[in-house]
Amino acid sequence: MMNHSIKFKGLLWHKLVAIITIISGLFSTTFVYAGANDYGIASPWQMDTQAPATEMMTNMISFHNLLLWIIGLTTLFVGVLLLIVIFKYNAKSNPVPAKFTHNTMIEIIWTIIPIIILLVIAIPSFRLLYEQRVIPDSDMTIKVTGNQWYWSYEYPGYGDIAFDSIMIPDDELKEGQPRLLAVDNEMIVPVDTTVRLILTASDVIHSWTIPSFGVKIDTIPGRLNEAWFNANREGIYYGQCSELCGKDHAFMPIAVRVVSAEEFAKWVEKAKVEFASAPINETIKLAALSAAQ
Ligand SMILES: [Cu+2]
Repeated sequence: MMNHSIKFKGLLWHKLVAIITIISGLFSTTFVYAGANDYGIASPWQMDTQAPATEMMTNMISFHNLLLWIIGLTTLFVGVLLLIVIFKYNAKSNPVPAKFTHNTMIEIIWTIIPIIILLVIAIPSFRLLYEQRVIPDSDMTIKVTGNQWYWSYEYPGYGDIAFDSIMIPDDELKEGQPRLLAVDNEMIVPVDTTVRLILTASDVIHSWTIPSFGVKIDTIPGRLNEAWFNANREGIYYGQCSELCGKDHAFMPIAVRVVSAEEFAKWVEKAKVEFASAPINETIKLAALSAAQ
């Protein structure tokens, strides 16, 4: 009998060690991978968010990590309590149960501690919401329109540049262009610039998102939504429509290229010519002219 009980305790101990190892393993993987993820694109075996390219996303990741610790430690604590109850206070190990039903001290503790935990969560959470929702003074505005199934961008302050951004099909991909993410015309923005986005849709609800920027917002027909970002690092950043919008929902990626101020100015000059938004009447007149010739 005694031998049996020692064996059982040994087994329990092994199980507990295994559980703790798995939980601590999960935490360490999260932190190891946090630095290894690529900017702007998902990477194989990615375990965490994409690397941040805005201060907003950096703040969101620290908030996420804080929550992970809180939820992890809470789960561990409750799990250990449950194990203690199961093994120490079952009918066999504890044949004569205690008769008390209340303990004022423990009731105060289990009321106060969760309140403190919720406050610790609420303060950074509301601060983040405020940062996202209150649009700061912006350096430029871009209008984003979601369409079935591509995106349109307009730069009202830059000679009315307007263009569509359409996914490159698999058989036309060039070297280095990621499948299902590369587009023909990327949104181009300068680095360290506060960009205000106004977003709408022409048909159904879509959602514009760039994970590395910490931006995700619905584009709704007949409504104008607002968002903003300030990318602090040059590079190309990808996202995907995040509102189920029809048969080609998976094939309307978002690509934003962040470039230096000089490169942006050069692009604007080029884009003014390339994407000059010709009023529809002009186009018809031109077509009529060329047909007559
Ligand atoms: Cu969509």
